Amino acid sequence: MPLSPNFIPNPNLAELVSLDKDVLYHLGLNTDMDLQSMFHDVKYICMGGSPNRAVAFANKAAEELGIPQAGNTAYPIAKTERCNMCKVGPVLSISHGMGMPSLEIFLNEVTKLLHYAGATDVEYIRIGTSGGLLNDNENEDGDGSAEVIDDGTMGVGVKPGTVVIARKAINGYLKPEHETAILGKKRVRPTILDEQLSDDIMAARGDIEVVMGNTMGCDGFYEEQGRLDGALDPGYTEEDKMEFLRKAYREADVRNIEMESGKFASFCLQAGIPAAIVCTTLLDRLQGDQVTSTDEELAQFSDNAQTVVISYIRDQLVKKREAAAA
Ligand code: R2B
Ligand code: URA
Repeated sequence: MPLSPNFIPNPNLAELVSLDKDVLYHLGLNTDMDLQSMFHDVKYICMGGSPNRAVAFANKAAEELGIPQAGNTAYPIAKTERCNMCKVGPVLSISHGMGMPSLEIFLNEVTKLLHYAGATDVEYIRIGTSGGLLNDNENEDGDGSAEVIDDGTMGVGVKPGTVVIARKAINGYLKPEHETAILGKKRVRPTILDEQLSDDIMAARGDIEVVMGNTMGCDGFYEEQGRLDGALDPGYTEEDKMEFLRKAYREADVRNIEMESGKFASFCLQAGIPAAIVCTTLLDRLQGDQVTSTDEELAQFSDNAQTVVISYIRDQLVKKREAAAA
């Protein structure tokens, strides 16, 4: 049984393993180890940028799904120099660092790990942070700024901490594709995410504020996301920025901006692995560029996205248990 019904592994791998071994360098694992007994039962691969958040998510999943842990805490497996990876029952929680180059490494090595372990029917979920495009109401002065209502929240009640589930990943040109250079040639790949998986996660949101829309994945945090507060003169104005962000909102249905969605979506689509992107919003980019919330608020915002995904996993585990009992 393959990783997922449509997964086709790289044909070069079989020869590599039979001649010697495949070294998963950044994970600190290789195919001489008993990967099968360690990882064959993994189903939900939950990835996020921060190593600390990966451990926090594993502990939260263990507690909320009632999965006992040796020593009552999640421990990172193997090498922790580049990422933290913890396993809690069928959940693998792993950090991928910031940006698509770092993500590309972990997507490849985790996918090979699960392939060698004989894992089946896996789903990949990125649980991340982002800048939201949460409210597009221009104020009545028409001066381009979003309308802030009295209690400091924006317009119709969406505010930082709102979770965005992505329909598609959109690149910096506002296209649903990921562009990369391979052997000197431009390769453009589609970035559509799994609709059923995204809908099922949405259905598990409980009372957490969640919206669906497109997620823009950029190759930078400052200029590439239209910020005005980088170290160098960006060469564009506040008006230019707002015009672009509004265009992204209105014409490409972008609801949040981060740094991994394009590679994540295109890799999973190419691999035939169902994938979803669930990001909390740390700020509303239609209101500013700086992340000014307190540590407690930021922790709560991240917790919102984690809670939604854990609720989804709980729903799935209950369904599987019921199906097995029937
Ligand atoms: C969201 O947050 C990080 C930048 O602060 C980056 O990894 C991303 O996509
Ligand atoms: N992560 C990003 O990439 N952008 C933001 O604005 C916030 C978090």
